[in-house]
Amino acid sequence: MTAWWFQLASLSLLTVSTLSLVTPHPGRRCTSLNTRKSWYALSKLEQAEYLRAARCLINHPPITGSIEGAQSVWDELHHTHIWQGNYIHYVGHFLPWHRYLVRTHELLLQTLCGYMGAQPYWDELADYESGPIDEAAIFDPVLGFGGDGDGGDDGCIQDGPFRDLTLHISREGNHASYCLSRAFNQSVFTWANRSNIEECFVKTEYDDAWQCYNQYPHSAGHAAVGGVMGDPCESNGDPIFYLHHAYLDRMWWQWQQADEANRLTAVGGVNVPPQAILDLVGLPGPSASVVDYNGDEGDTTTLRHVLWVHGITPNVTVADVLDLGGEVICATYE
Ligand SMILES: [Cu+2]
Repeated sequence: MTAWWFQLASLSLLTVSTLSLVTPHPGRRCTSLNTRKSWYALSKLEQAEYLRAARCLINHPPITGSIEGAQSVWDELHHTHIWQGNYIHYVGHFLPWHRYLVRTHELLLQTLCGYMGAQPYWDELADYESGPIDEAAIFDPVLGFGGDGDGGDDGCIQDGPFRDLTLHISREGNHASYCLSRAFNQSVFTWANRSNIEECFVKTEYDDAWQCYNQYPHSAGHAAVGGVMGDPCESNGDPIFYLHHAYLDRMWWQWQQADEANRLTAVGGVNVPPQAILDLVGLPGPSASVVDYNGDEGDTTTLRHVLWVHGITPNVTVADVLDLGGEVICATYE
């Protein structure tokens, strides 16, 4: 794992990816917003088309060429989240960084795989209120993401469009080979309940709000799906990750919009995770090269904090992603 952290030192040498041609300019307004809808608001045709495009990313060759062991652009996306797992969680830039990752994923679907729609989200509250997680239609084997793991040691999923997915990047290194696992857990799916969301929505300070959203609304989807999704670093190997994080991003956007004058550009929070929290999930602290690179002058996340996704899309700052309708994110939620 150590070698990964060293690679960050040579960030400035990364070649510009193919996506830079289509990536927007910070500060400008987006003229054609991506309307992000609940998975359940998509037609069957739209659902099938999204699943096709998601499979396309898994089979698409790498585009940065700079990640050892990556066999696909899916592996590259996986790597950027795993590699920074001890740096993009439990910090003030947790929500902005994941907003940019979801946007990067949406751009990849559109530019590499011809997807014409926007990134959908998983309405976890609706599913929680309507029945147990294993009955949620989003895990349908045909027009969904496939179902639960097999309950064995590996926990590999048994059906659906991603049952043959092999992941190559892990916490341990870049030459892994493992299946997409899940282990549904209804008792932690209760964290997705309405009162946990309302508790966060009434927070007035960003530093309180992000921690609140992180705790239950965010943890619910990860822990309830389990397996790959249950790992803080490897979770984005499961295609449902991007619908879960779009859902979380929508909550944050609703919070921002509830008091735009004060919240649109509100940031803060620590910019390096407390080691006590990292210890709980078995992660070392981020290397100095990451911390030095972050654009903040102190130990707090600021508007200048740099969001890096391994050059798949260009570096932007926290300020660039705060307005959902700006040219970087270019989205709206229904
Ligand atoms: Cu994450």
